[in-house]
Amino acid sequence: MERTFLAIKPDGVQRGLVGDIIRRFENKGFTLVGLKFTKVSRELAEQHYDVHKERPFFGNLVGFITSGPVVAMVWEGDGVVTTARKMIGATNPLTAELGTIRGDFGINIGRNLIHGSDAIETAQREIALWFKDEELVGWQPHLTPWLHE
Ligand code: IDP
Ligand code: MG
Repeated sequence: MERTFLAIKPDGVQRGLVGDIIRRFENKGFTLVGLKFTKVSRELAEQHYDVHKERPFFGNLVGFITSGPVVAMVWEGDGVVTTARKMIGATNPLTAELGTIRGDFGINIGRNLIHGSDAIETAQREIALWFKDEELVGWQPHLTPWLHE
């Protein structure tokens, strides 16, 4: 079953949006299989954003993601990688569509509330980086027959 990695960034936590954001993925029908409230180490932040290490905003990005607690999550479901990205919206909240998390709650690219893996391979890498195997719980929600034909 397909899985993705999502992290509510320190701005989402500070603004009290954790419940609203999680509710969107629950309501959509995806299944939560991992959840961690954690303060990110510099080492983990740098590994997580390794692809951006040459970008001018890298220092600020690492500084921000390590500045306060984040909610790290793994969600499961058919097509969850692509659909979660759609639900998150464009990187810049000002241009993100209304109805997306960033479009509804943000106004600044450096405060865009949530991270989501951009591809299946990225998701696998990020899940392994943030979670141990035993921290992930595969389970069968009772709702399954009402979500799948
Ligand atoms: P994504 O989060 O939509 O996948 P990426 O391009 O992977 O966007 O960038 C990672 C994160 O880096 C963004 O979510 C945002 O927080 C930050 N970022 C990206 N581009 C800029 C920028 O031009 N200025 C400041 N921060 C940026
Ligand atoms: Mg990205």
